[in-house]
Amino acid sequence: MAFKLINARPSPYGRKIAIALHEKGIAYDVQYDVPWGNETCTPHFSPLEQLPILIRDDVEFIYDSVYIMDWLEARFPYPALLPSDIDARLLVMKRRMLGERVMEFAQSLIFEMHRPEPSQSWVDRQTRKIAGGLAEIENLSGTIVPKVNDAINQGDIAIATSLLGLEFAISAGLSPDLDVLRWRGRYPRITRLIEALEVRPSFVATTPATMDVNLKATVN
Ligand SMILES: N[C@@H](CCC(=O)N[C@@H](CS)C(=O)NCC(=O)O)C(=O)O
Repeated sequence: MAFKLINARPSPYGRKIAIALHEKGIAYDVQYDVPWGNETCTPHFSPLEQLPILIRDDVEFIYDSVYIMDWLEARFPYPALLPSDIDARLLVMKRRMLGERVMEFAQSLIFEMHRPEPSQSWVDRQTRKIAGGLAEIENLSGTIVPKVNDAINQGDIAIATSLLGLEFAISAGLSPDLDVLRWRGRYPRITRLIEALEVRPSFVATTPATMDVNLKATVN
């Protein structure tokens, strides 16, 4: 099978898929795209007009990062990114879901902040949900920190790509520097976990970078 990943350089959702492909040793080409731009290719491959999109052999278009992760796990089960033990699996899936939701709420908050007149009640609501999600991830994160060569799972990947994505969004000027988005050092277990994950080859090879994205223009 030959794979092409439609991705955006700053995208935490796309990075999640790139990391899974690396961890599973699957070769792939990348095509970078800005989904909000006039020239975007996403509508050709996904009715949801979002990336990431994984294209198999130029014929199968697999979209939405959660579904792509499940697709990869079903087609390429080894090395496993979900444990086989049911309790362990459900815990990983819960951590995966929390990582994804925090990113989704953060995205909603960042877009709102780019509007000419952000709604304070919407901002407050997303801020509470992000803080609640981060506290829950901290509670569920074990005290044992994985080493560079230890097994990694979909929960680790979703949490790390989301939170590193928030850090990147602030440093790249895509997001205002909001206190609620600053997690490093504030949540000790999360910080230790991500410090261990971000030096893995799959993370180093997929570091986010800027693209010409104008978020103000997309929401105005
Ligand atoms: N739930 C989707 C979210 C993906 C997403 O928000 N992608 C952004 C780029 S980082 C996008 O394509 N946005 C365009 C749009 O929503 O119209 C997933 O997990 O794949």
